Amino acid sequence: MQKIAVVTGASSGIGAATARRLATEGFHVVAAARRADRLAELVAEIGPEATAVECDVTSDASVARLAEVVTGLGGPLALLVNNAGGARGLDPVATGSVEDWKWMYDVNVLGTLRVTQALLPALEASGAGTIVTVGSTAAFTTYEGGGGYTAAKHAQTAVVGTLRLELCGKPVRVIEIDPGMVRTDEFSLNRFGGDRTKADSIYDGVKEPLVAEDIADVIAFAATRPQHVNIDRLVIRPIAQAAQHKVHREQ
Ligand code: 8X3
Repeated sequence: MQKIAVVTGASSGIGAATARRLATEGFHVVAAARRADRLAELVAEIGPEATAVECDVTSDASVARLAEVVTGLGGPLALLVNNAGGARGLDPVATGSVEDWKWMYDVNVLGTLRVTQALLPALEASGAGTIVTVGSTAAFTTYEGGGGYTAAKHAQTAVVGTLRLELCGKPVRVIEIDPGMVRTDEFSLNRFGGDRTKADSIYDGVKEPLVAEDIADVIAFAATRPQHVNIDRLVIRPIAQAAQHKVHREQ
């Protein structure tokens, strides 16, 4: 049986691009996300190298079911890509919605925790496991309106760093990929509650923001190094974004 890779948040954006890419790298890909219709399309496109699992990383039961499906496939679990996450709102701390902050903590931090806990035994049992977590440049910087998201991403990176320490001596690598400005169909749209104009304005004048495939490429690279090589953390931005607030925009 082929080596298995699990990708969460696989129904769109970085997750879908990563699922497609890992299938070309020889993995059997378990594409996990909430939206079954989108997953079905993705898996049909990838072919027999993929399995769809409807999974909400904010639900313990749903994540337990994901682990069951992975076990049922029978192959070694070589790779987990913790990609599910997202931002809601761009309100200042003074008026930010507690509900939005709770959701961001749940999906980004506890989602990573739930899926990692559920799949860690299988990753370890494979004898050569890798966990790649998709963080963000928001994991190490702050910006106005980003309090809830940057707090969650800072917390997520703390979990990843802790896990790397705790797994030292065990056969599981712990890798973090931190993208900056990536233009995907949904990240900014979700952040702005579906307001397309506001979402698009984030990328105004930016000639070439990163795209999902750029991040998938780096995830695939990191995950396919020889097993003794652990890329702790990679920061990836478009050339037009030298720092969070330093973005070159053409008129
Ligand atoms: C996405 C990057 O700048 O929107 O994780 O926080 S940013």
